[in-house]
Amino acid sequence: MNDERTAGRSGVPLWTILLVAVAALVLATAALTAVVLGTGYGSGGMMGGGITGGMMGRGMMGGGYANGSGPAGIGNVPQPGESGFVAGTLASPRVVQVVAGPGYTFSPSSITVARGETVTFLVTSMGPLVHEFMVGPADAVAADAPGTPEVADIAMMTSKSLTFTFDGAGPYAFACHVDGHYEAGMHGSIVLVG
Ligand SMILES: [Cu+2]
Repeated sequence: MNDERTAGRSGVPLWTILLVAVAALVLATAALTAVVLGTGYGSGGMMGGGITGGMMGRGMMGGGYANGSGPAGIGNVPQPGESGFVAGTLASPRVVQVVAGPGYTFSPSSITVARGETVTFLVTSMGPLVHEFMVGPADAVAADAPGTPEVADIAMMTSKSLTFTFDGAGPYAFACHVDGHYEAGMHGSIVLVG
């Protein structure tokens, strides 16, 4: 009687327990995968904040400064004059993206920089026109003066960068001096703060 009961008990329950154990393992693995792929990768990819999001934002901006916590998308980085702003330095310039075109336009057409900071302008040409980007003292930029910092031949959908330190009194400006472009309005202003 004893043997029969034992056999009966360990017969059916044993593989039931095994089945439950395997099912639990599968569920646990799935849950872990969801955590690793879903939450971890997802928040980084979507720029949802946290460390991964912050690194992502920094990488896209290319600035090399700390964004702090929270959503770290473009536009959430403190700008000059705002609290938490980190000025660019020679060792770690602040990257400002500028779109040249379509047409004879720069976007943005007004760029705010902190007095003394070093900025790397990453200029991307949109549309079929080839553009230039010059930055420096406003009078030199307006006159297309030789020696004024400039990158030329920025072809459609390509980018070139130019690093400049705003350590003078100003005023500063930027422009495109491909024939006819400046006259058509392709220039912008630098607003110095601090
Ligand atoms: Cu141009």
